[in-house]
Amino acid sequence: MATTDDIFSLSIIGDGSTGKSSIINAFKTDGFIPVYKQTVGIDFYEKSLPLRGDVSVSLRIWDCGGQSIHSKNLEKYIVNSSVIFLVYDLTNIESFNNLDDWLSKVRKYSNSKLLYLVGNKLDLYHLRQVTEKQHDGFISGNSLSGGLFMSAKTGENVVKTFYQVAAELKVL
Ligand code: G3D
Ligand code: MG
Repeated sequence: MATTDDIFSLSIIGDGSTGKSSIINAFKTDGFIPVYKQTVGIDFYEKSLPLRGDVSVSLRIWDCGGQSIHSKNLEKYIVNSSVIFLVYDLTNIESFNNLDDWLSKVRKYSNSKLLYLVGNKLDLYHLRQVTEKQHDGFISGNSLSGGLFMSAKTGENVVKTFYQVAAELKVL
C-alpha cells in the first residue's frame, strides 16, 4: 500500500548573497550551480528523503530574496515553517550582524521548534570574518536548536544537514 510522507516546511532566510539559493541548488542537484540568479518572489522545492526502512519525510524548502525582510510574504511562510535556517556568509560580518533582525522576525511570526544557524561559504576559509566563537555565541545567546557550517560550493555538509533535519522532524 502506498504511504504518504509527512510534509514539513523549511525556510531559508538571511541577507542577500549569503548563498540561500545555492544551498537549495546544492541539495537539489548534489552539485553547485555557479550562476547567480536573484530570487524573484518566493519559490519552493520539495523532495522526499528516505530515512530508515520505509520511513521517509518530505521537505518543502522555501527560498526568498534577501530584501524580503520587510515583505508580508516573508511572514506568511515563516509562520508555517517547522524548520528555519538563518543563513549568513562567513566572509561577510555584516550578514552575521544582521541576523538579529532576521531572528526578531522569526520570533514574531513563528513558533518553529527547529531553528538553526548556518554559516555558509566555508570553502573561503582565508576570507573568513566570523569566528567559531561568535557563531557559537549566537546559538547559545539566542537558544537556537543548533548550528553548523557548510559550503554550497563544495557541497560540504549540505545534504547531510537536510537529512539530519528530516530525521529530527520525524521524532518530534
Ligand atoms: P542568495 O540566494 O542568498 O542571495 P546565492 O545567494 O545563492 O545567489 O549566492 C550568492 C553568491 O555567493 C553567488 O556568487 C554564489 O555563487 C556564491 N556562493 C554561494 N554559496 C557559496 C559557497 O558556499 N562558497 C562560495 N565560494 N561561494 C558561494 P556570485 O559571484 O555569482 O554572485
Ligand atoms: Mg537567492
